[in-house]
Amino acid sequence: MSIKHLNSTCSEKEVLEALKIHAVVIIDNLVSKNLIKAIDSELKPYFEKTKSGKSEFSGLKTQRIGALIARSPSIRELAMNPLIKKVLDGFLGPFCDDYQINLTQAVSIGPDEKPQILHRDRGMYGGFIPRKIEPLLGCVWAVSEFTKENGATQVVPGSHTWDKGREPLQEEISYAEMNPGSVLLYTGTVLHGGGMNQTNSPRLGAFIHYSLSWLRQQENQYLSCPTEIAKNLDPKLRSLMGYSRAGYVLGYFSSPNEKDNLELVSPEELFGEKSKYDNFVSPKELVDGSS
Ligand SMILES: O=C(O)CCC(=O)C(=O)O
Ligand SMILES: [Fe+2]
Repeated sequence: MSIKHLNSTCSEKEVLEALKIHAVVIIDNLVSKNLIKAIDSELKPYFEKTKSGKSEFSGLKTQRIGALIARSPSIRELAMNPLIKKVLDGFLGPFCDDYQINLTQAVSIGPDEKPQILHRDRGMYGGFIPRKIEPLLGCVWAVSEFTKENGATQVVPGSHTWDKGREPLQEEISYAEMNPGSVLLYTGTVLHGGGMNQTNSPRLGAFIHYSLSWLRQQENQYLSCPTEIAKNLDPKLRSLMGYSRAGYVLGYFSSPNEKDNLELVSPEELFGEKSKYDNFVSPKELVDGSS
């Protein structure tokens, strides 16, 4: 089955509908080629210093770099894309008060790389999250062209409803072929994996994953983008990275400089802002968090 493509003027409703049915969708040319060129050049110095992976899963011919919010100013625009934000509101919103950036990673699949094993990203939570809860949404922004030959992400549309043990037939695997500036959205529950690269040039994608804010982040954003850098970011982006309270108590901090401070201190205060939860007087969710 092929992957559904939408154009850049589509509505979040169309994207959500496609995700519900197929668990994958491509939005063509959502950002400009100039933005992608800027990202490519901002990432280049890091790739020059990065070795390939050490395992078959991470890819023996594949280079990966993280901390993209800190390293690439232009990636920040991708992370905050307004259409993607609306899709996240509809997709992750039903399961949480807030969602967050889970991981940022640029993946360069080099020549002669083998196909990555198909997997579900929600597997990182060890099977503890019931299937009725969607914990993740992944966005893969094409920085290079993505073709079947150069390692376009393999996906199995519709596999989010399959039993855990069902393996896809070859004809059930599709390839996320797209232009630079297009984005593949895929849920944490769909089978996918990096593709095989049979060409002479690398396939480069910028991955930004989002997750429910009551889950531990895959890439620790506070260490990957420490406060010295975070203080100069757009407050909305900073909040999306987890420098914020999510719900009444999640993510508060205690300043090591003040003794016996038992009040909730919102990370927002570090940057002179208010938390949207500061006015909560009677936190219902603390009284009964059952569902
Ligand atoms: O590089 C890709 O296309 C997919 C990578 C992936 O799914 C992963 O590393 O978990
Ligand atoms: Fe994956």
